[in-house]
Amino acid sequence: MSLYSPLANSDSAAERILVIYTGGTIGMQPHAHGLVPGGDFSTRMAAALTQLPITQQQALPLYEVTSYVTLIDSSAATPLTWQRLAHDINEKLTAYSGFVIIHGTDTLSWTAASLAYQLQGLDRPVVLTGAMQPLEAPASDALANLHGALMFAAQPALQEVAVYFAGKLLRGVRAVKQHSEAADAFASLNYPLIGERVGDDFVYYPSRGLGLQQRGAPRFELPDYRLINQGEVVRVVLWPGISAWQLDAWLGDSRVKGALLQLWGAGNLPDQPDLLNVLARASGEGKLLAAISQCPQGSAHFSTYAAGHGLSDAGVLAGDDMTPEAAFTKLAHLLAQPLSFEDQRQRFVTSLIGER
Ligand code: ASN
Repeated sequence: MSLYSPLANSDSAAERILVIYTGGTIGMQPHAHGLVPGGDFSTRMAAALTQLPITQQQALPLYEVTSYVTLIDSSAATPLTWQRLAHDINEKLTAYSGFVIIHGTDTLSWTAASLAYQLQGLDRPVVLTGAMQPLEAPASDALANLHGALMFAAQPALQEVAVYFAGKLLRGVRAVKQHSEAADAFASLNYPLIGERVGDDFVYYPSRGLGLQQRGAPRFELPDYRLINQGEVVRVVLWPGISAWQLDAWLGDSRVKGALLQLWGAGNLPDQPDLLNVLARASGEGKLLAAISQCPQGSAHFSTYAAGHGLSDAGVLAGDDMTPEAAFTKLAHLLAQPLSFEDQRQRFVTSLIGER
């Protein structure tokens, strides 16, 4: 771990930010087969920050950088990556006033959503960021994203897991990657920004944040969390012509404990009793089933159309306006805890951290 304080105006140990570098394009360097995660991020980040105007350098918080030994393209992240990050933050929670996680963009929103559940009750900022271009690339978005993430991680009023990207601060559990190339790659389509860069200022909107809402809420004890088994939760996105045997191939496997379905529009399934039978059987076996819409905006509920009516009877829970990331990681989160089936179902339909 290295300590760096570029003209920093604070020398209080209690106001340090921990930057956790996991990999991603932001730190990548050219290699024979294409870009790969590069090391020595601490030095490279420090060098990049010296390109900021002097007043902005002086306003930077004190920070330390720690790098994971195995750096990854985030396409290789798994639920165990999410769990390790939560564990590491939890262990160092009181030693730092805020955290920045440097992460690849491809699955950044999945990690953000999972961390938001795992760190429920958080009383300080955890800000994930990355970049569409490596730090050293010409006109890279990396420096601006690092700068903003550090500035928001230094704001004590922010008390949740957030994503900072391209001038926008998004609730972590509401963020989705919506562009594979543009610098403005992330959006929060069903919840407003919780902060943004305005000129040289990094403005947090407390009335939209969890800081005020969750004060005094019970904090989940991470040590009670069992290992999230990979493959326990599956995601099935409907397509026209889906058959019961295809759905059953996913849900019938005894290793599957939960499933996220992505339905049509406001929550519609084809009008085929055999599809509902597969769902009812899985739910009857104690599998946690939930559904959201395939539409990125709006919500899923099962009451509007006759085509969606049988879902509640089949035991499927409505995911309202949750993102796929939020709904999937919530299922994984609930299944990882020692809860009864009824408690899991009840908590799924309750907003735990502003995810719905
Ligand atoms: N493939 C990269 C990753 O997710 C994409 C990026 O970071 N922009 O690690």
